[in-house]
Amino acid sequence: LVIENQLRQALEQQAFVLHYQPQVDVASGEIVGMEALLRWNSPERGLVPPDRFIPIAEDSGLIVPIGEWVLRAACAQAQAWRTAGLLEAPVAVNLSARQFDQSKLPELIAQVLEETGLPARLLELELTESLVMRDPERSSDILNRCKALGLQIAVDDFGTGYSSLAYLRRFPIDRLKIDRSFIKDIVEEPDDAAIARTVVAMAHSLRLAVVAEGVESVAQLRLLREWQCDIYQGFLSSRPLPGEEISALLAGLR
Ligand code: G
Ligand code: G
Ligand code: MN
Ligand code: NA
Repeated sequence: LVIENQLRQALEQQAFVLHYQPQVDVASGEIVGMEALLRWNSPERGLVPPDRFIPIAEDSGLIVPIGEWVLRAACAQAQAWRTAGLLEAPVAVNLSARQFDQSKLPELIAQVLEETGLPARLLELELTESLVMRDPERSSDILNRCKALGLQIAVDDFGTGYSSLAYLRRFPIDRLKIDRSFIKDIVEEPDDAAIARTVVAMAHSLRLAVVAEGVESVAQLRLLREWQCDIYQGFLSSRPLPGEEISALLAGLR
């Protein structure tokens, strides 16, 4: 309850911040997207990572207004990078189950895109596999309405839930993100390599782009390149950084 009240205050006092992690084209090394990752800048606790407060925000329903803030802030940042000529690539926003359950989600997204001026193609929604599989019919309906706006949809943490890729394909999905736990040991463990390589091939046969998460070494990247994985994200390219630091990084690349 203490944390819940602090979260409520944080929302009023604008104490949330977004960090961004670049998504990099495996073949060209070009930055082709940014994932927005929420942090809470707490006076008492310092910079708090999302896994420490999102579950509480979920339970209390506070994730709905917090998630709305995230969507607005991420779209505004992407539009700022775009108008500054720094980046023309999608920003990816994580959606929680509670947000996804809001029947007005597509309307909210349309409104935020209009307010910020960000073209819909430069917004990507990340939903976890378990979230979309919970109520497939309903998910399909909401995702179709979101997709109709022209945005991109990614399935996050792929491999950690219980769904088949073939089933997931019934949804209007553009990308699959292979969970970090499956990428971690691809260099040392042949079985892990076989799984990741197979997921990439299967996703491609279903015309989905693949993002590998948690890439930390050149050896991992070399394998991903060999398997023709499309995009990677991870400490190898950059940790998640505050928007201003990403701006500086992008300006340095120009
Ligand atoms: O950045 P970090 O590794 O600490 O993120 C941990 C988890 O928190 C990630 O799995 C991510 O999906 C989730 N997360 C990060 N930002 C957000 C957000 O804005 N909304 C929701 N619902 N989850 C987020
Ligand atoms: O949404 P998702 O659960 O995928 O969030 C990604 C999380 O993973 C972020 O919290 C981010 O800080 C973390 N992360 C990103 N890149 C790496 C990496 O290369 N290694 C590890 N261990 N964690 C990472
Ligand atoms: Mn994510
Ligand atoms: Na993930």
